[in-house]
Amino acid sequence: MAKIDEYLRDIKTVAIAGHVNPDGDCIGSCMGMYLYLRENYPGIRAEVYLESYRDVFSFIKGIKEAKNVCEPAPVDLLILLDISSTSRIGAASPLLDTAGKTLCIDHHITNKGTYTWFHNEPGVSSACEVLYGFLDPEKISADCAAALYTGIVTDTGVFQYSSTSPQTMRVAAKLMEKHIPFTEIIDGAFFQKSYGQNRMLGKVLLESRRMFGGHVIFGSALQSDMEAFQVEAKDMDGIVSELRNTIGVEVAVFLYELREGVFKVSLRSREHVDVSCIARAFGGGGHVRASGCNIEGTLEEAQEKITAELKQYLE
Ligand SMILES: [Mn+2]
Repeated sequence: MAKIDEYLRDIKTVAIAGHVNPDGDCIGSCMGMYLYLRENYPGIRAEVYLESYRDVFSFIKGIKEAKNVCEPAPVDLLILLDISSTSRIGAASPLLDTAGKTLCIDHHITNKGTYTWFHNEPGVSSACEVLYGFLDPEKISADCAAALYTGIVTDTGVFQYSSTSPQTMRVAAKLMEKHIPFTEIIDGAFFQKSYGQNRMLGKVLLESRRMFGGHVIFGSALQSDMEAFQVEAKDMDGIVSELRNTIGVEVAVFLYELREGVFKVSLRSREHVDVSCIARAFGGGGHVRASGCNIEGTLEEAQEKITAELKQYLE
């Protein structure tokens, strides 16, 4: 019996939700869970919530059925995936209070929420890898496998980041055995960028600044830049990793303007600095090597706040 069966006993209605500004792992885990329920549990009515996502994920089966406006009716079980914090659930947030039970499956060290059942494995590559452990491999279809593989590939930077383990590779191998189009998934979900995204990246790299003797690199984008290159928040993924690729850099910081006076800050580190501590100082969260938060103020003010916080960890 798959572990998920224990949580589905006497359950008739399920809502599945991830986090705001969904990335590949959020989308992959939510859609993987949704497809798994839809294909194997005809007695359960499942709904999935996803906020606006990049078109590159539209190959995932059933993704058009995802909602971004909350249904008022309470559900028996709310399944939360990859959320990192209850403050990041987005449209499905009201269900947190009304759902009969909550099951949270995550891999974020900063997730301190209260749920009926909480399975958090901070060392594991992706929510998709954690979720895989709850499913019966025999019942995973090719469509479900493609969704889960998407999350593993995007959250590991195509099996590159230090969170990639032998178990990650074993799970990926099991998913490949379902005959998924893995080259197209890797290319489409990770490498391919729109012309606007590449130009935005080019501007950020060109104008980046190094501090702390080259150990820290800052990049930024204003709303006016994003408008000029026709990119949105969901298109900004990956820029911070490119900044981190600079030789000598331990911490990369990328700030972009979400709306006037509010900056989204993405933090990445290479080896030593726990950037989740820095994100947490501003109410954000994430992983040791990859975290994020929002900071209010002008770009200069936001940079100063981050610099002051970073100083403690670098000195
Ligand atoms: Mn994740």
